Amino acid sequence: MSELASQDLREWVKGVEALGQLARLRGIHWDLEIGGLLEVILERHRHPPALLFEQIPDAREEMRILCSQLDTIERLALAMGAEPRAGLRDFIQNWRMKVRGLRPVEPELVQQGPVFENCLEEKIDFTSFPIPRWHELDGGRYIGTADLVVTRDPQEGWINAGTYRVMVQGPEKLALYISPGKHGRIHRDKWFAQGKACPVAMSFGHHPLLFIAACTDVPFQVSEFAYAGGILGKPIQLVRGPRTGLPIPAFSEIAIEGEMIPGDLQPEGPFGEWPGYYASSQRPEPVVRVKALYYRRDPILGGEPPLRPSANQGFHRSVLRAALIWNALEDAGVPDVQAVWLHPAAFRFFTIVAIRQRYPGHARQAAVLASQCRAGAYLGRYVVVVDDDIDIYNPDDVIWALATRSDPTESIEIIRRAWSGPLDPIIPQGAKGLNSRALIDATRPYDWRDQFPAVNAVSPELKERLCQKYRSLLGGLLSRSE
Ligand SMILES: Cc1cc2nc3c(=O)[nH]c(=O)nc-3n(C[C@H](O)[C@H](O)[C@H](O)COP(=O)(O)O)c2cc1C
Ligand SMILES: [Mn+2]
Repeated sequence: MSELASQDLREWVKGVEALGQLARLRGIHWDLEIGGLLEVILERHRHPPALLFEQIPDAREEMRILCSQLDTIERLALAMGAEPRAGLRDFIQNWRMKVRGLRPVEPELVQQGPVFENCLEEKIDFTSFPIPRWHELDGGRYIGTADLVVTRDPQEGWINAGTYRVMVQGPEKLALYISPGKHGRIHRDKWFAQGKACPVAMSFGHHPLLFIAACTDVPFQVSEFAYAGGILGKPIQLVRGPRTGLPIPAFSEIAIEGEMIPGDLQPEGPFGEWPGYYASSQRPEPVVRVKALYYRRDPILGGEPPLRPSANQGFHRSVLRAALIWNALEDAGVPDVQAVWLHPAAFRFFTIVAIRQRYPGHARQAAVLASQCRAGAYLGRYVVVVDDDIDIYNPDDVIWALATRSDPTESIEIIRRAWSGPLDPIIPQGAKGLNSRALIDATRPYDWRDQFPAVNAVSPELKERLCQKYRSLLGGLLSRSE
């Protein structure tokens, strides 16, 4: 893995520009136009550029919004300090090795940071910023979609930084949605159980490495800042928020400090979520009373709203989770896992595992564990296990294996009453919590795999020979079109 140069989002944006992967869009309105165009652009580009929205009308001009940060392997690599030319399988392989042995590096508290270029304790007004209404049925404008929500455990003292969605509730008020079981939720519940207000700091724009750490499964009691420091190989620089004492990234583009008071609730949502629905509807949630706002000159707000799922968005989430599930399978002793993938169009709902079958029951074992390990258990639906001749990043190949190598009565297991949550669209409102899983063994049946009909496809050798022989004659016809 190559070294990461800087903790400053702006340095990373320069790197993206140097890759030729940055598009600047001017004059586009925060109200539905940024969100709508984002979806249109992403659905039309297999490898979309990062989008920097500038000069957004009807708002304070200086704020910019950066979308689609990590939707190509090159940008993800640039954020992680990884080698981009490895190809997707090797990229995930390298990443899982890196996080497996990761030693957290404690952050460094510094006295000053660009985040304090502007400090506001009065006359805070979020509605004056170009904070987008992303989707048409959203219940409000969402400032937090690629954010860090920083909390402290009131008993144990450790710091968590998770990505949870944040809605503008009023000029000085925000609303926060944290799913049950998430670390920030546990922290907040502990403060409230003591009858105390829960202090909170948030960053809404920062180096994407921090975003990656904040939305990945970092273990309980490990700070995402220390985890990101482990990846970076040096401490993340943080400043101390004067109002709460909570740490804030020194290079944060825009940050707040505030508190949530027990019983102080206001409606949050609905918000178009990653499954592609408004499943969690609108509920009362704790309000964040904002005490201070900090921002750099011309701050860049990170915008990663979940859109209706497609192959071209959410690439980074699939990479991160595939690596964790692959590690969990290996740690549980499943041999010869060749690859793991969650297709971005279905993400957690559709996990694919490729194995080289070694013994009877190997495929079932991989399926059960992929569906129930920590990284794979929440909000899953289907796990499909395929042989290692299947290209699991290619949905055509996966559907073919599913259709031809599985026999429903023999190949499908159902797990009932598994761990789901409020965002699951198949569960009626009020009953959210439990769903079922189908584990589909789409490998050639182990006991007669050697007699399974041969595949009707050009062999790699013949393919290679034909391409070599006719390259000059057929030219472009033999190269792939996207
Ligand atoms: C763009 C994006 C938005 C997210 N929004 C939420 C959210 O609103 N609520 C939530 O509970 N988790 C949300 N998540 C998932 C959490 O960030 C993720 O589970 C993370 O690991 C939580 O951190 P924690 O383990 O410290 O709780 C989001 C993830 C991403 C990538
Ligand atoms: Mn955490």
